[in-house]
Amino acid sequence: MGGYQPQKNDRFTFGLWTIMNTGRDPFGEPTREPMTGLEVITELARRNVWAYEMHAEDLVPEGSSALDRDRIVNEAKKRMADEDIACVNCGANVFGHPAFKDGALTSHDPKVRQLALQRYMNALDIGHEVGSTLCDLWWGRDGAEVDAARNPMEAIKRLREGLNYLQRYIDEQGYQGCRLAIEPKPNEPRGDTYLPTGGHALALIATLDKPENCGVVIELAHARMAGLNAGHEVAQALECGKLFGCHLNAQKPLRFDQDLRFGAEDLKESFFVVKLIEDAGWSGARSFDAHAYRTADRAEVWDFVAGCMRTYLILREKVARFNADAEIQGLLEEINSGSDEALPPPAELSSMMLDPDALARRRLHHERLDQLTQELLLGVR
Ligand code: XUL
Ligand code: MN
Repeated sequence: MGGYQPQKNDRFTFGLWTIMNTGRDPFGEPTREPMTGLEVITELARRNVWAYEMHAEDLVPEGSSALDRDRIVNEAKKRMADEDIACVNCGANVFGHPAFKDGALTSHDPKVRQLALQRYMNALDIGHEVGSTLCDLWWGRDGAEVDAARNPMEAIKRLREGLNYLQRYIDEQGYQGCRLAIEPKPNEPRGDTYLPTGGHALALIATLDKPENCGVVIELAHARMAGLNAGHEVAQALECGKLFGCHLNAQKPLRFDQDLRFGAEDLKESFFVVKLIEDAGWSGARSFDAHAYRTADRAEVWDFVAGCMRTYLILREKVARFNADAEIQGLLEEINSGSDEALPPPAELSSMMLDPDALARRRLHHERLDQLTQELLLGVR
């Protein structure tokens, strides 16, 4: 099986944090050795990964001196040039430090909000230095368990204020082409996170000072944690030109954030996500935000990396087969026949004779279509 080798033009990316993950969970200690962000950059590049994403703190650890910061950023730039790997997203870690225990941009404490903004501005600076044009805001701690303590309307206002502030910073610094994105997630680490889904994020974005410069990063696992169809979440963002990123992984619905290897759980849904973005010719990064099983040792993490990319490439090939399958396309043609008919004007429609019984008799072929899709995915077609 020599095919399905990732190439740089497949636009695959991994978050530095996904490889740096040591297998630690709320109940257990790390199961594999740590790696630095710099080491991850080199190793990803050597596996034909096109780009990486990061929280600035993944690369430059919290508390580094200005000298160390510059040394690390320069070393990252050197490795990126030597090894041919880009950076496509630099966000900030505003969830790890205890200062953010009750939120970052939504904290009651203005000093905590300022600290969060400082971290995002630092991320914008470092991102700019390494050529990233996206700052993805996943505000893990901006949520609540105790609604008595904060009016959620206040939280939403503060998120808007924070995003507007960061946009002003981008403009003042002249960071050309740099955009912001919200990565929604329904819960974890908070009981409830503010703006839990793509739709919620899009609604807030519409109220920003510069809505055109902010989009969403949809993560499949986050949508499935909310019990939603991840493909539909991706589709809504894509349809309105707001899909600034897509985090590919797998997840059993309505559970803690499992961040499983892409395709490991929800193959059909993963297939339709690949189909959506490939058919749309979406030019964004195919980003994996997952981690190896806790049982994996350091070496096995690279099996996980290879597996994510290989599964994407296999599904991409399945998409091409689906699009070329005469029987499937024949059914789709029948299902869609006449569906582009323009709406008549209201005056005409109000008096038009429509026969509901005849409409109800129309055959839709869903059983056959779904079975064919299934067989294609199972490899017998
Ligand atoms: C957490 C998550 C983050 C963001 C980046 O669930 O998805 O890793 O992707 O902050
Ligand atoms: Mn993510």
